[in-house]
Amino acid sequence: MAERVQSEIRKKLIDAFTNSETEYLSGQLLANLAGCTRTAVWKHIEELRREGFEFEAVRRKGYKIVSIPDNMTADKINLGLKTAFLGRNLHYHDSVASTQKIAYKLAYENADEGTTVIAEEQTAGRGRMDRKWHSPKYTGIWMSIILRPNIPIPKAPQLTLIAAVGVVQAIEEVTGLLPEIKWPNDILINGKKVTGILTELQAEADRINSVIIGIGINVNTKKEDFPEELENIASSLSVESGSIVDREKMIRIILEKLEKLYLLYLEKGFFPIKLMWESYAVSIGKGITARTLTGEIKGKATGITEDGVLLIEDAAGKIHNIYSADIQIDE
Ligand code: BTX
Repeated sequence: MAERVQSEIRKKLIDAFTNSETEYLSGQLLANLAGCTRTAVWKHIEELRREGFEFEAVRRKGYKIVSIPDNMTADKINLGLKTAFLGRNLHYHDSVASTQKIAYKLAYENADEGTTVIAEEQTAGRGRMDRKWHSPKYTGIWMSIILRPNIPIPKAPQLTLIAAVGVVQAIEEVTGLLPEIKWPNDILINGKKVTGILTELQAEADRINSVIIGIGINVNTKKEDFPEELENIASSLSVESGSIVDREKMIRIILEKLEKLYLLYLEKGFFPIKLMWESYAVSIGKGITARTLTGEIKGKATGITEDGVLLIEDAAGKIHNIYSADIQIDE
């Protein structure tokens, strides 16, 4: 209830700015219009700032809105979406712990294939092996897609590679940037991570019930807004392209590319995807170190198998099959 009153007040404040004839609105006027105290106005302005609104405050004049957040709506995303099933059932949220969790629940409740969950912010976004995924409000694409492929369980990791190809193609088309893929799921631009992909499985006995593909893309994140630990390893599409990128368009193009690749995969198998994936892969042909749960393997990455397994040839000429690891490119 209290939460609702608070958001009603913020809505009134936004309406006040929207309908105002003058640029600056005084704290007192805003307090009168929103039915709260001047201190409360100040607190709500701070909250709006955290949500992405930018205000200029001038003594004796009051507040002026300088820019509004680039938030999305399900309708804006759907407008012009040319897919048969991906994203047709769209669940849009302002703030969630993780879109994976919501998609997981929907999948369990028999949601249609292609059902997609999108959030403006994740408070507990996650990567592989329970790592954190930084998902601040209004700046990125945080989405989870439910697929129900009729394939054997060991082939499920191929879907991560399909998603990576789809996202690379979409980034290329929308921004003109040329991303590269670092096995298995990182998308890099100029050596920095702009996208992570997490594939999770719901299976019964030997049958896949659903695969949840989680895609996280730093779209309009400013350089200074990355936390310190990501400063040197992460980047965003707008930092790399020098302009703001339309997130709704990017989502539409990803869904379209991904649907095409997925249908191609179901019809023709992994081979055509493998060729595309290898053409974008930065690690193939290079000296790399693979850190697995059981140790480190150094050697040359020679390619991936039909099942998406990475092949490394060590100094003695022995070929290692890498199923899951973090990769460092050494040369
Ligand atoms: P990953 O395990 O490959 O990457 C996680 C690592 O990446 C972190 O340990 C950190 O070093 C770095 N990192 C964290 N946040 C970011 C970021 N925003 N940009 C660049 N690097 C970062 C990658 O796992 C899989 C990420 C999937 C995220 C999506 S978002 C929608 C869905 N919901 C959810 O909770 N996860 C997925």
